[in-house]
Amino acid sequence: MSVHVPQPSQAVRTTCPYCGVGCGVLATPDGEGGAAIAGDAEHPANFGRLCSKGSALGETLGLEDRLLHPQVDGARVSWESALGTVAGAFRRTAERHGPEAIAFYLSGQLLTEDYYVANKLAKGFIGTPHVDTNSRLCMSSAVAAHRRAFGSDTVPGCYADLDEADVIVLVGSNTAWCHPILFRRMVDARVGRGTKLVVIDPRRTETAQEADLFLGLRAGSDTALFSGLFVHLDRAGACDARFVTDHTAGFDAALDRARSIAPDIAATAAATGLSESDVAAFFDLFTGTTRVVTAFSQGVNQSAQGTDKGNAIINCHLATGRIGQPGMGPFSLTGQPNAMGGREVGGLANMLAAHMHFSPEEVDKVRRFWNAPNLITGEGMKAVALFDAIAQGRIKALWVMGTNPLVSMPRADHVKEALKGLDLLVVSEVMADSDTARARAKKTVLLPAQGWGEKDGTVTNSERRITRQRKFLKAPGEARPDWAVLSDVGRRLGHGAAFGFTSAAAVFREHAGLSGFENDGTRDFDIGGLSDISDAAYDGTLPVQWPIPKRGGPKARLFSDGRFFTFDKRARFVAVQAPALAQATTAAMPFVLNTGRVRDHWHTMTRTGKSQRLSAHRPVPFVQVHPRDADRAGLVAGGIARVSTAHGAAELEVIVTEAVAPGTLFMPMHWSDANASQARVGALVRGVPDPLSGQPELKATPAAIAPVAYRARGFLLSREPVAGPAGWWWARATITGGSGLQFATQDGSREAALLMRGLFQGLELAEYADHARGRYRCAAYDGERLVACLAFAPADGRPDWEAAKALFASPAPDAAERRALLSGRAATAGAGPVVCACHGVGLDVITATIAGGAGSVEAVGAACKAGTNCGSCIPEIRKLLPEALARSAA
Ligand SMILES: Nc1nc2c(c(=O)[nH]1)N[C@H]1C(S)=C(S)[C@@H](COP(=O)(O)OP(=O)(O)OC[C@H]3O[C@@H](n4cnc5c(=O)[nH]c(N)nc54)[C@H](O)[C@@H]3O)O[C@H]1N2
Ligand SMILES: Nc1nc2c(c(=O)[nH]1)N[C@H]1C(S)=C(S)[C@@H](COP(=O)(O)OP(=O)(O)OC[C@H]3O[C@@H](n4cnc5c(=O)[nH]c(N)nc54)[C@H](O)[C@@H]3O)O[C@H]1N2
Ligand code: SF4
Ligand SMILES: [Mo]
Repeated sequence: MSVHVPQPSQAVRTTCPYCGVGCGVLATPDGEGGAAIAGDAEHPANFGRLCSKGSALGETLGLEDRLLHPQVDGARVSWESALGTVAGAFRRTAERHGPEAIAFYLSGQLLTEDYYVANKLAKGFIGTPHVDTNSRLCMSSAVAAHRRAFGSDTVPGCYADLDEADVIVLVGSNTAWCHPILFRRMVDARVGRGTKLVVIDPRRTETAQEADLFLGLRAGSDTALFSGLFVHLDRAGACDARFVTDHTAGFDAALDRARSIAPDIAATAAATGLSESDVAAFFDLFTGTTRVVTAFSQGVNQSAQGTDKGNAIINCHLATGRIGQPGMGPFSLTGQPNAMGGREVGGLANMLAAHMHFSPEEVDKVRRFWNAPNLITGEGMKAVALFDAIAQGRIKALWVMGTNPLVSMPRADHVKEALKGLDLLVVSEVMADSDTARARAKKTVLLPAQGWGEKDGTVTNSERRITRQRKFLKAPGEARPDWAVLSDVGRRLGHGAAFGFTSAAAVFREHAGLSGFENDGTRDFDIGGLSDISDAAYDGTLPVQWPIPKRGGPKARLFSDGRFFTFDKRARFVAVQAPALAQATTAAMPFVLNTGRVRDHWHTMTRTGKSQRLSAHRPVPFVQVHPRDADRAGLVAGGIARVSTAHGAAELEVIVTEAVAPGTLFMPMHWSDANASQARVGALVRGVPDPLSGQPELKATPAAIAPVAYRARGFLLSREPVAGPAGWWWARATITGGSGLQFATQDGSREAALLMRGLFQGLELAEYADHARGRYRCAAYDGERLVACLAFAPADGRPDWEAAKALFASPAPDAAERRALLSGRAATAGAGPVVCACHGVGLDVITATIAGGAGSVEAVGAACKAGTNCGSCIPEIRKLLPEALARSAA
């Protein structure tokens, strides 16, 4: 293991731990546990750029709420004792119930080395097939679609294809927010070569606002759109007959099926809810352009028809031969930083290892390579089935690593209940307060993991590029790398020879060796050329794109020779099913609930939630509602609504917007029980699995919405986080200098005054109260130092917190500022809610800049820097332009 910790001021090349773009980062440790963060100009994914999340990584390195020591049932224990408990319980479980009563639930955020050892331990040595991962919720339909079409789980293209395409079609992808640096590359292509952007999404996202053509199709109707396109390509003579004849199979049957689904433009329009002219415009653009990339993500994958959606897209690329050549191809945008690495090691329940599955030859190969006594011979349960099996008591011991299923799994309340019945729950985490780390089973072991910057390993991004994550900080407390902990358990179970790893590099070499083992070009994933990489080379050489076989160099694009990984080397067209939502809406549940992401938060917020910059953009959990539906349901912008489904409920702030279609709702996935009273999206979502991939439908659950009439609204800013008062609606966000709680309550202002006196006993309280009108403001001081401040008002006059947040940023306000805190009026003009997270530029500053004459995105950037770093706020700035101009003209 590398024990070298760099000196302050020495920049370390590493990789961003968030999305699958896989940007290179330069981290310069400050010697005090923090680091300065910059983009790595030499990294071929980002060439020096970082998005708001990447730029703010330095704000997430603090040790607050870190899990620093092993625990058993809430009590601190030694590693020796914790791992003794785990190994002992695994052994007993296997003896009593068989190894199949043990399960692992892993994550696309683990490093390849962690993932490899987990997979080897479970599938080869413990002998349980029940190893699945959060990638089931993320990529598994793309995997299944690739395998059906190509015979292998291969992403054919590379990022340069986005620079070189003439049309980029984004299907179910809010790229501007979720893959921001790739989106910058797309926008550059648009400016540089006139690339046209098409966005296909039922929601008018920020990405859609930048599109040349936006197709706001009906949720779930993608297979009809791409079936219609297939038919149109054939009719227009745009299919590549030679490619189809020489390199594919199944064209006629797939085309027949497509004709039965969407025989012409009118039928396509009817099936998708789009206008005929929009459908025709899309079909003409696709038909008339050779260099087309169709990039897709969760609007495709997270669907009960996700695999068919993927194949409907791939069919169109195979029909035109637009694959494996520069500037063209289907492109699955991976979400997590190591979604690809997880697939490479075989972390999914329906894979064995190194892109091998369960043919007798493959099982034999892996058994011999690992010298594995208990190698499994068939697939295990996929995530949704796995948690059902836990609820039924069929799984007795579960190890969760690098994921927070109590928030992110569908039917999350059911998952929460299920875990209670386990004999043993092991959670490997970096944070002590994640919802899953706070879950309790009959016995619960918490294992502290080293996090980003504290450990070494590799990740693979969306374009198959393997990059190093490097250590640049001292590991805190007793945290250890996950691969080392897993190896330790392997040794304790008596498999010392197989788990003698002493460094991440040693694990990587074995993983590379397995990928090349008896491969001879039969499997796409081959990095055998790295199987004897030295420690020094492992530290130095990457990033590099696979394949990297022993003979022959890396390839940017696969399939350029028209040869695929099926037995006859031909790609397959797939006859897909007509579109259908897994669950129909009803009179009681009349809305389709769509879920997804916001720009500045990462998943369940355990890391981005620590950054005040990232918490400013969307500080409270919300639901987006169309104005028509808001009117009918009596919902007002900024009010609280209860969204409920057959599985659970949440209370969220209402955003009224035409971005969502009538009859649909959108809610983000980020809030957990750790940071909001009731806003876990997973509790609401049904998650009907796709029959082929097992990936659950997360974008279309029948739901109802109604206003909740709270009596009062307000906020409480404090230096240390304050627990949300019982019975109140609340959401917590990190702010400069402390923590901010926004709340709604049935309590009155007198109760609020009592609350403040209880919370800040012994401090000087400056108060303004008008209890007759239900108004109350209070600031707590410790000498000169402002410790907390609260604003409380009737619900229809919700106090805005921007001015108070600005004042709270300075520890000791002057007299005017003290008065302003109590009056609720800003001492000076505030900045307003943050729009540009990178430079911390607020809405008011941007509108003032525009009113002052800045008439374009570029001019706004030149005047106040907004939008000049990662650019992911440019769609929002653009939206302000005409409105602000109109206002200033009036
Ligand atoms: N800021 C941020 N970025 C992230 C992440 C994050 O948490 N925060 N997470 C990363 C991860 S793991 C992932 S998987 C990616 C996800 O990246 P994306 O897939 O871009 O993100 P989502 O918001 O989940 O969903 C994308 C879109 O699918 C649309 N959609 C819903 N139903 C349909 C449908 O039937 N058809 C079509 N065509 N579209 C539909 C939604 O309206 C939504 O706008 O983001 C990665 N990047
Ligand atoms: N409704 C709905 N649900 C969804 C989605 C959606 O769009 N809608 N998206 C789905 C998708 S695509 C995804 S990828 C999932 C993501 O969902 P999760 O994987 O559950 O979300 P994260 O918050 O990323 O969880 C990662 C956890 O690992 C911890 N961690 C960080 N680094 C390490 C490490 O090095 N070692 C260990 N052991 N732990 C670490 C973090 O603190 C965090 O608690 O959510 C899925 N769920
Ligand atoms: S786009 Fe942003 S979140 Fe994704 S890898 Fe790059 S910096 Fe990180
Ligand atoms: Mo994901």
